[in-house]
Amino acid sequence: MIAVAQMGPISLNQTRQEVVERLIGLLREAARQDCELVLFPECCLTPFFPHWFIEDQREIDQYFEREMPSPVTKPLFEEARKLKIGFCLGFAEIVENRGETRRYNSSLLVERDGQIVGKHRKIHLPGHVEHRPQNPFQNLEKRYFDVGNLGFQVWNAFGGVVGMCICNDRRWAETYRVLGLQGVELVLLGYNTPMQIPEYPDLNPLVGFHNQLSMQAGAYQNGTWVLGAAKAGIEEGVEQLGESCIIAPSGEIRAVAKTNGDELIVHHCDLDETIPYKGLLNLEVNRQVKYYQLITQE
Ligand code: ING
Repeated sequence: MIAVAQMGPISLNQTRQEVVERLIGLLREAARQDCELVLFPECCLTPFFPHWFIEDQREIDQYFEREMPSPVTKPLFEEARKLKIGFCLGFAEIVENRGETRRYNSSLLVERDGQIVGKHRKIHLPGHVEHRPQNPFQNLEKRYFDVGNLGFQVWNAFGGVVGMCICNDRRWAETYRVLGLQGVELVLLGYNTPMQIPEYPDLNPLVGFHNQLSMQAGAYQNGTWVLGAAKAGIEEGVEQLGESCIIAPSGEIRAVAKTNGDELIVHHCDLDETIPYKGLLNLEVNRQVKYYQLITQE
């Protein structure tokens, strides 16, 4: 039993403590519905700060976590362990090693015993580096984050093969294929997706369609469950897509969030449903790699 925990907006004046309380509330609701795993959105501890231009690095760094769990997020880890529920958590990660500082848009996979079993750092960073004052909002992920350096990995957890990606990663067939080649049965992802695309406003009516299309295609073409958790609603003036969803290996949408607020959707995700689709596809036998070279060239 898996829960996708959609979150409504996180306002600038909401403290991390208050956000952690919201996450714990969603966790407890998942426990009441006998869930084993809860998926939280991308950057689920703070407002999605790439939506606005910040000059001062110290101000930007306030949105990052230097350790996970940290004193403020520890209560979430402890509550989850007490409830024997695992979770996937998206957060902005700052890492210092050998005098170098790196900043990533990251997610953690935590098992039911409270152990961190996996980490992903977003690889496809959308948006732009420069400030675009003419736009109604920014997407400065290329400015604030480094490209992830962990690749697309899978872990044996929750009785299956689990992978993670983040937001824009879900729009890339390569993301799912690299996970699919590792036998992934369950892909966990979060997103902060504006309802408007400033550069291409004609696409605005299709934002929801493209969200589902991307994940349905990834699921079916690799015989895996794909679960997406939105940070939804109007967050600091930017309207974000909800429609958090649970997609089966068939590509069918088994559950969708109905609101744009904090909402749990729950489904019994039988990993054996991957068997016919992985069997039909048969990646080990049917791939013709000699014709695929272009996709690995610069
Ligand atoms: N947000 C958006 C996303 O990929 C985007 C950016 C929207 C790119 C629409 C292209 C089209 O859902 C994040 N955070 O990646």
